[in-house]
Amino acid sequence: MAFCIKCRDPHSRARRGELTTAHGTVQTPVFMPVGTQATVKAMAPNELRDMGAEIILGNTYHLNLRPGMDIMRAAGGLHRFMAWERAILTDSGGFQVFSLSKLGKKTTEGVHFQSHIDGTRLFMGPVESMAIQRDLGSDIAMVFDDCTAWPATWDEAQRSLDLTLRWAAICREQPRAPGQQVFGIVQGSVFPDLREKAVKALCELDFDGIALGGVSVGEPEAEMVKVLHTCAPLLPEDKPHYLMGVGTPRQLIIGVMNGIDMFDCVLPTRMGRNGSAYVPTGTLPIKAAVYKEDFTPIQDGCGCYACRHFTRAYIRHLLNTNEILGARLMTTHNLFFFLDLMRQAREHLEKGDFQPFAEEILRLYPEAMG
Ligand code: PRF
Ligand code: ZN
Repeated sequence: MAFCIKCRDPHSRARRGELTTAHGTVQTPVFMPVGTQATVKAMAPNELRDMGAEIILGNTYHLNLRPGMDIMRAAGGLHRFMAWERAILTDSGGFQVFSLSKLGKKTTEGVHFQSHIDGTRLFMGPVESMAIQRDLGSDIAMVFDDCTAWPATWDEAQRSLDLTLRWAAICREQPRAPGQQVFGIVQGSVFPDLREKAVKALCELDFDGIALGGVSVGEPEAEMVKVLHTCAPLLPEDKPHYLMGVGTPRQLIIGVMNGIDMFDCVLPTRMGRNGSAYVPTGTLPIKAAVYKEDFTPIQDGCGCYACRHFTRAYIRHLLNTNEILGARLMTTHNLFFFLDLMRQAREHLEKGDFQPFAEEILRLYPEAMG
């Protein structure tokens, strides 16, 4: 089995697992740094490795546009191209076509769209997406889905879900890279009956893992939690569960409590570059004048490279002078923070005291704060 569960929390659906891939084992629950353009912005692979990242995200939509698949194939795949030796999960492009491109026509075969870079007319469907992901050589490929916008009517969500399920069945049968796993994606917007139908249909297709998509698309957090409550009891116990594009530290913990094993989000990298540092009490705006003469680290006791060597005053100066190192140190700290949150979750699951740990995180991060 590629996925095995080491222990469970008796008070919630949280589990501590191990996911085996063609590029190493991933300890779950896990946070996956986002590396859209064949780079986790501002970080070199050795830095990601040193902070404990075991799996990162890559993107079918972006890499297909630039540098293009001729170059990706000539490079020998994404791992070699970017010199990352650990696991990679690639998103299918379904979400990015929806959020980035100028949408043309959606058909039962796929989506006609215009590149967000130069307007080139392109087409992507389940067959194209899986062929790209095979050539990228990712360890985990995602099915090509139709991410339903929020808000959507039940009819819209149903039509969109039918397309997603139809495409999932096609993706399931496409050629794969050696050892490549394929995960299905649950859509259905905020409608419990559609979410249930989606989980059941995907279970029958017997994917290597199952993802919840179509959340964190602008809906209130309470709606996302409802979707989790609807889907969590129906997800196959023995397969990894992935919550796509989520989220804040609070949402990660809510996810883990609902049996989610994998997360990805641009928050730590993007917020870091913008000057927001994650700490156990929320986020600190490091550029603010209050840190001008603050010669303490971003977070006392943090084990990241930035906190072991530099002060808030120094990083504030780098950010305010637009020095590249500022963005690099902020990204280092924030990614370490997210990876460490999941490391702590795993340790508490092993020790048997996950419940009080989770409650403390939810107390420290009320919804309004992110
Ligand atoms: N589908 C895909 N990728 C995604 C999403 C989705 O619904 C989301 C939604 N939060 C993020 N990334 N394919
Ligand atoms: Zn730090």
